[in-house]
Amino acid sequence: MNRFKIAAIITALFAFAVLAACTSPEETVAPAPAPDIEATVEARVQEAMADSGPETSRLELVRERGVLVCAGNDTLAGFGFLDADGNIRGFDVDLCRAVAAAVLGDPDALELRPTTAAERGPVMQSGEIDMMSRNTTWTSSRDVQWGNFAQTMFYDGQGFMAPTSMGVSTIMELQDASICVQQGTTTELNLQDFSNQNGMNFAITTFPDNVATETAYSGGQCDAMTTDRSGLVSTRQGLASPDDHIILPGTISEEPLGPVVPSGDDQWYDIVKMVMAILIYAEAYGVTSDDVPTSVTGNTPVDRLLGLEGSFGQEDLGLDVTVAQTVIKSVGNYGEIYERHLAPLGIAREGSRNALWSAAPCTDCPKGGQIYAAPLR
Ligand SMILES: N[C@@H](CCC(=O)N[C@@H](CS)C(=O)NCC(=O)O)C(=O)O
Repeated sequence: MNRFKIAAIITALFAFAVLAACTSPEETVAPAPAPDIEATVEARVQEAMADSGPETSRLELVRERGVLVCAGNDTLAGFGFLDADGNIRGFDVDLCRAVAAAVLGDPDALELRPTTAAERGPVMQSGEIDMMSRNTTWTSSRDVQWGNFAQTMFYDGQGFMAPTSMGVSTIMELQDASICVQQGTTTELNLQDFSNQNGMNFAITTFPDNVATETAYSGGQCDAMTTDRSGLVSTRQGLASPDDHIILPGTISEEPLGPVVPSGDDQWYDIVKMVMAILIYAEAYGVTSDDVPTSVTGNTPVDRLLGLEGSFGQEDLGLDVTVAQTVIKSVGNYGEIYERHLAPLGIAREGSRNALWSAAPCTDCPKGGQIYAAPLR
């Protein structure tokens, strides 16, 4: 690309020089001072090179920096929240930690940037962060405008929560209700669509972040609140009396939540997808953080995963052959991450879309879930 740009500039300037040299004095209407062509060419070439700069890959950038910058959430229990020691922890955060382990050998070589819903597009587009892992729905326009969505880490859908005292048991009973919702979310857009399509006549009030939405709802400013069902579970458990609130059955949208990387770096995009595949296949093969074999087991898929036999493309991406060992020791497999952060909230996995699709070869498969990744081979 740089070479083409520089060649084009040189060609244009050379043509200009030839033209200037071939023009007779008689043809010149108003003689201009002769340009120093050589100096101009040199200056333009320098400018073109400085413009595009040496192309540093995201992997090189992260390794030079020594830290992975990951946009996340710090207000959503289970997914990304501040623990008692002031650290941001959660299901989404563990994916950032897994990528830090894969590329830097250390899950803690991580800078987490708490980001509100509305800030997500701008931070992704600026290129200032390496990845975002934050209860974020993969949509077609975000895929075009924000960056590349790797794949789905958690399948969700939008739901509603209302005080039990309201006496409603279905979403359709919320007709004419006032609803609190967060700005800059798919939630806000889906809510309006649903209201229009079903004549719900919702009175919608929007808030800039989750805390403000939750405070307004619990303070009685709205009849109900809406967000991803997982977000409702998380929010409900933080309310003064969770039992006084009901999450209504049903969903009004598809919310596939997953990580995003900046556009334009295939290697980096593939690395994040590969790390997710490592987490998923480690669970499928029964490899857990407390028992990561470091010598050949005789089970070919396990040995390949752990870099003990053959390859699944990890070195081609600039990763260590034993990258999966580091990742699994650091954060565990997908199932361990789920158990650590989402099971305590009561977000059941068994029989849900967030179960594994299969652990082939198997006799009891497919297991019915949708958690799946490109086979590691
Ligand atoms: N998945 C939806 C909603 C994501 C979202 O931001 N949800 C809210 C409510 S659960 C949230 O996490 N807010 C946290 C905050 O902004 O502090 C999306 O991607 O737009």
